[in-house]
Amino acid sequence: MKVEEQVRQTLEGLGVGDEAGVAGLFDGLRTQIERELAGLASADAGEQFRIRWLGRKQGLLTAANDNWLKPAPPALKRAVGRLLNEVKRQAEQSLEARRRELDAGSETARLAVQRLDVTLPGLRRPIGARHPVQIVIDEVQEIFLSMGYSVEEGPEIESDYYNFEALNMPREHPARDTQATLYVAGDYLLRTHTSPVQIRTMEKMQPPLRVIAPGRVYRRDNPDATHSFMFHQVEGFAVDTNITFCDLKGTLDYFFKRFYGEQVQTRFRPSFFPFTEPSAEVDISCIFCSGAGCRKCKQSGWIELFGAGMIDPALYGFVKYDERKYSGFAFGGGIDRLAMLRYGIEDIQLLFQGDLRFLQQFR
Ligand code: FA5
Repeated sequence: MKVEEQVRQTLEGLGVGDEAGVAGLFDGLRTQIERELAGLASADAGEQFRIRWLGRKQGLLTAANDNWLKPAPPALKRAVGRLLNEVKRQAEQSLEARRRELDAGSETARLAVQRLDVTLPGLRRPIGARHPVQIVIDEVQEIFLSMGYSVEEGPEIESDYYNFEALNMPREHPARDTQATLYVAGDYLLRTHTSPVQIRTMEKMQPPLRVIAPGRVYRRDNPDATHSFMFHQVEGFAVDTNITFCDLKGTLDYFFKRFYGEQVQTRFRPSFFPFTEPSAEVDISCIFCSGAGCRKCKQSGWIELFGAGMIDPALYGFVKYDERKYSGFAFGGGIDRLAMLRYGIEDIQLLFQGDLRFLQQFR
């Protein structure tokens, strides 16, 4: 090691040399110390330097007391002692100064990193856009709110009772087969439609009622261009003392005209739902060909959109309404379907894939 070597040489020098020779050797030592100090790059390196040269036990300059001073010939002892102290003091002072420099350097570096230039333009976070399904939900709500409806919500994890039983679909009822779903645990399942909100609302509120209930629903359907295992529906229903099928027709006709445009016609076809009687499928005239017949409407001129009907009086038994006093209508349909027709989206899966290139078109 360079310094140890130097010490050995120094000792040899002390044995033979004179005061000038000793001073020369200490100069060399000083030069080396200064060079090492200048090369220090961090606080850690500073500490290593301190231990190496000034450490209480092994420090080279500390050990020099024993190794250099003691064996020095009496004539040179004073000079060696003085020079040794001087070098030590200098080493300590220089180390202190170098440490301050290093501290200042790291402080400058820290400030440089943290520097805040208030004249720079702010960070622009990309502004998100409403999802097309949400746009449609908002618009449907707006139209029905303007007709005096209120909005209700129900749980997506629903009990068998609300999803089926109280909607007049007892266990083993064949209509359940059309709505196979995912069972969570025991009697709980992922709701297959928004119709359970009818029951939940009628349980807690008395007529007159005018309610819509948009939300997410689930079915064990295989995905294709028009089917997803998770999709959205909007339920709507009104119960009062004198509600008729005409009210249902007028309400949906008004809704579709506002949603798709004045030119849109509606038509009701007889159908079946266990919770409405009579029941109907609601079609609108094809918005692409105005009823002339095209690929989109499979040449029929009509597009099926909602299921609807008069609330089956059996339901009033579950919610303790007087069926002789009240009547009501209900309807429900796929929101994704409304959105696909509105925006010309050919594949329902696009709505749920989270692809920004698709979603950014709906600002
Ligand atoms: C029902 O779900 C009834 N609850 C609607 C109803 C409410 C009738 C109130 C009467 C009174 P249906 O199973 O036909 O009906 O579903 C309604 C709509 O949901 C369909 O017209 C369709 O637009 C949409 N839909 C059904 N299954 C899927 C699916 N897998 N993916 C996307 N949309 C679907």
